[in-house]
Amino acid sequence: MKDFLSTLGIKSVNAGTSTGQEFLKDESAARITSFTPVDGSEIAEVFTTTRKEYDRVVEKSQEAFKDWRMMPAPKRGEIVRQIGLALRRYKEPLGKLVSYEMGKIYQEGLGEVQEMIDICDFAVGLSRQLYGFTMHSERPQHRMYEQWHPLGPVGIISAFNFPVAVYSWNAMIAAVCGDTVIWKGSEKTPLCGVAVQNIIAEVLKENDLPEGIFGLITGAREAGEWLTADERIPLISATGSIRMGKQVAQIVGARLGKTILELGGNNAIIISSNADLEMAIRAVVFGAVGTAGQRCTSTRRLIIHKDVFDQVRDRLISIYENIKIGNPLEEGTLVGPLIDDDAVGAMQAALKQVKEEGGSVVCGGEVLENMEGHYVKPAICEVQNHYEIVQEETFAPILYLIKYSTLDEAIAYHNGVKQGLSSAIFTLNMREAETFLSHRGSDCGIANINIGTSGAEIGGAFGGEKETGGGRESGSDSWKAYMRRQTNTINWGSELPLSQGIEFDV
Ligand code: UN1
Repeated sequence: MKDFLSTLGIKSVNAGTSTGQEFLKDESAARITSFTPVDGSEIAEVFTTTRKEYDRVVEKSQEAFKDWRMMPAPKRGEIVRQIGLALRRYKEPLGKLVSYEMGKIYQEGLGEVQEMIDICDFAVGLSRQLYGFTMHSERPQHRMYEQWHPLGPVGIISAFNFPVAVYSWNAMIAAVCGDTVIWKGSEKTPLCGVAVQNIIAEVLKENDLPEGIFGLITGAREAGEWLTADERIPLISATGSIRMGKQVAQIVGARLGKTILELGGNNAIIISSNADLEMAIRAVVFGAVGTAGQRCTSTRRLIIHKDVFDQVRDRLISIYENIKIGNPLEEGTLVGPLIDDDAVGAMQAALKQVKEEGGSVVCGGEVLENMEGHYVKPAICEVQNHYEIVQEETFAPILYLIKYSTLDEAIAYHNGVKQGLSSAIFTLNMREAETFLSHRGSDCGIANINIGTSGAEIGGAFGGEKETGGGRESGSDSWKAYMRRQTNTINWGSELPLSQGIEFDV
């Protein structure tokens, strides 16, 4: 067992179910084997959660909620502060595990743990700022205000590409809000779930907290379906594909539960003829090949002004040809492997379709057969925006180049897809920049000027419009989705005046 695995408490066979400090493992349950995409070898196994164990996790979560919600929010913040400290201590091994199990380069693995630390800090501050408004009542000697109450156990379904950070965006905010959480991570990265749970369990033990505040379940689709269909779970926050999100929305909607959906993106950068091209190109390369194109914020489309199109394309090709692809844990590597063979297959199928629809692959796209693991060369294609394949999100490093003449045309291409997560324009022209941010500009949840589409900070609300699902997680006032709002009107006078001046004498 590698050092960082044992430091994180990973064994060759692990329990995949936890009520917080206690880990449950039904030896008769199916196991998931976690393979590293680095070389395809087996890392360890994790027991999936049985229905019986699932029910126990939910019951514990409901029970714990009764106490947790009554603990003052700043005291809950103190627990989250300690989780943030523990994450600082485990930053390197956890960053390594993220890199080893998911395949992103070590620097990005560390970045992911840093996002967890940042959101803990944010949540600690927030624990003293769960503000509601006060309003002026139209009635004399009346006071009106609103307060925010916790919801109950929150279900968090996260994806393989951010196996730890996205969980913490939800869990740490939900926790200071007074909710308990039940996490179902991706079956492709189950060890990240076990490792994070081990770190949190230490803090829970040190503080002598009851079971049930932070629960973990492991499994494939079925476990996610239990959560979404479960009336005991008032809120489901799900990150993943649009197809998955549509199912979650229907199931949770049918029981009138709440959802936060963070689904696919088809993010574009517009490069104007007024751009600082060197800066733009650096941002494009990070956005398109970073995490091997497997971020929901990855740059997929590049909408380039005709006057600079050839220059940008040629510069990108020369960078792509020299980019270091390989073991994500080795220093200097910029592109690690894709998560699995299916992802390699999906990339190949997309490139084939590009050609069938009339486009061309101008660089890369090859599968690196001589390397163990799932390595590919990032690809650049020349296409038209309306191609069916360009309209889809392919979770791989494919960058589509599209030429434009006027800004209106560029914005029409930009918004001419079903997804609406992240977006950017590179320009030094103020009118172009402001147009992009105006009501007739980008229709995405995130819109940047002279910054790429990926790498958002935790302090902003994260999420997108249209088929991206409309949910917001992480910073700003996203916390409100984890609470229920209550309007309170208090009559401190000796009369009972009715609102709207209605007379009703009895
Ligand atoms: C995701 O890909 O699901 O903005 C999240 C970013 C990261 C988060 C991505 N902070 O790229």
